[in-house]
Amino acid sequence: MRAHAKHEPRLVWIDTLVDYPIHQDLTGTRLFNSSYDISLPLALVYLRTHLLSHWPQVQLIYHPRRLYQAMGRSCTIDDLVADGDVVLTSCSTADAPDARLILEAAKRAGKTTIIGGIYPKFSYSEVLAWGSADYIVTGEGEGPLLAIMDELAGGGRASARRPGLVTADQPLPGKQALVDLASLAQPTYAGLPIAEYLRYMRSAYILATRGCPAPCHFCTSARLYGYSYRTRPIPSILEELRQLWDLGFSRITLADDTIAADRKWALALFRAVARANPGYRLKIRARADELSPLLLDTMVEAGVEVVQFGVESINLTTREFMHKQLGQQAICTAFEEILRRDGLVANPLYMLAYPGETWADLEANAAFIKAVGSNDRVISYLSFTTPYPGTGFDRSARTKGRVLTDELKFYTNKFPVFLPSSLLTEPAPEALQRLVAVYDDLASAINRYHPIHHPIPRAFFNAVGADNGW
Ligand code: B12
Ligand code: SF4
Repeated sequence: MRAHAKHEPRLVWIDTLVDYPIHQDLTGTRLFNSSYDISLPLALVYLRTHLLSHWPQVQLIYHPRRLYQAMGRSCTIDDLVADGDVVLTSCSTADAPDARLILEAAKRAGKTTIIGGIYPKFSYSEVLAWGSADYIVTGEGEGPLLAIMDELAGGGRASARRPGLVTADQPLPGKQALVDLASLAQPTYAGLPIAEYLRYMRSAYILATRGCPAPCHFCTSARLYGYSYRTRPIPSILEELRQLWDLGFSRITLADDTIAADRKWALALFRAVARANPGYRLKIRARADELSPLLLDTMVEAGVEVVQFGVESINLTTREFMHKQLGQQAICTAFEEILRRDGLVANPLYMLAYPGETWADLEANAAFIKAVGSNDRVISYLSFTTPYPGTGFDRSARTKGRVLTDELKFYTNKFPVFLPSSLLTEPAPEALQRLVAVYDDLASAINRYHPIHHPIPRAFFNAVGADNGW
């Protein structure tokens, strides 16, 4: 724990807004998602806990802007940045432009700024070029945040190199040590606006592990943690689940990239949850080839209701292009084993228009999605291949197709921002039209069971120039 410093700064964390939330009003559905994607960010919860465990007196004000917007509370970013000396925010790709507005308002008001999240991880040079970020955190935030606090409170730089941080005088982040999850304090939700969030969050989120060792080329979330896989102590997970239940959440999502990379540990976790569960229902995500019958049985006993897993494409060749390393049999078995257990719902994820995918592949995939998805115990999730800027996948995709727009607000995985050369057998406008027709047809088929897919907003077609002959 840090000694009480003379210049302990006041911090204010401001959430970003998104232009295109993936989900809309979900009241009355079986989905474990938040209406309009209004949700308490886990980065805030976990970093706030970490900070308070080292700096118990520090003042951290939280401005949940998405929640404010939903509640009709009007406030400008300029008003919000006034609440602290240091302004913090976090963003993924689609909300990076909004994060920039927050940092710019903070700099106008003379504040120190800190940004982290998945966009800064891959695009730290772009964020540095904004000229408004004093500290850019490029991976796990726990270590860098404490280093920044020491620097701000002590008035000087604690050490010559600060791994995981990019600043004007340190343009490369360097290699960062992985956080020992067992050393972290128990997450605390006290003092956060839970009652207000409960109106929109149909599920709370927790993270029980970090990372995924699988090599899927398109994946950004797991790469935040390199190829590592770490698990939290089971008692700490149980305690967090209990806390969320006590706060009023009856559905909880384990937002992990995969909960079952270490199957022995996963079995121990779900056995412990089965013993402790006072009534909450769970959604989990794992790779299809990790879902053994024994693990699924244990999950059912633990209260798991929704099992999410990536199929991406039913064509083995497309999955090979993705480096997905997932056999055909594993997918079929996952569906069979999940649907054989009455209490479970399957939540397969699919990705359309991957480099190398042909029209025949796409149509075969669509036929599979429709056939398997025509079942109210299957919640199919459709996404489009999205080369997130700054990633290795983006660099390689640009040599294998055409990126239709660089406007980040469309990088949510629900817009066809990329056309692979393998689908450019006809001019791009026609290829896009044909791809969107496949999506619309699929969406209308699976929406009969779970109406979660929406038409692609007109603004996207305007932005790519599709209406003006490109
Ligand atoms: C839960 C979740 C949500 C929730 C909560 C979002 C949130 N901000 O917490 C909801 C449903 C609201 C949501 C919304 C969206 N999401 Co989302 N979401 C996830 C999910 C499943 C888990 C994220 C999470 O909580 N991780 C745990 C926390 C602790 O990790 P973290 O945020 O990265 O924070 C760590 C570090 O990055 C760093 N850090 C992060 N921020 C900061 C800030 C500071 C100041 C510091 C010091 C450090 C720091 O420290 C943290 C701890 O080490 C991920 C997939 C995954 N498994 O990661 C997708 C994911 C992040 N989401 C994604 C997307 C596309 C979205 C949306 C754009 C969708 C939309 N159109 O609405 C919005 C964006 C809204 C927003 N502003 O976040 C993509 C992002 C892809 C990309 N490369 O940009 C992901 C990776 C899923 C995917 N594979 O497609 N999401
Ligand atoms: S299995 Fe899922 S989480 Fe793991 S790398 Fe592949 S896509 Fe990412």
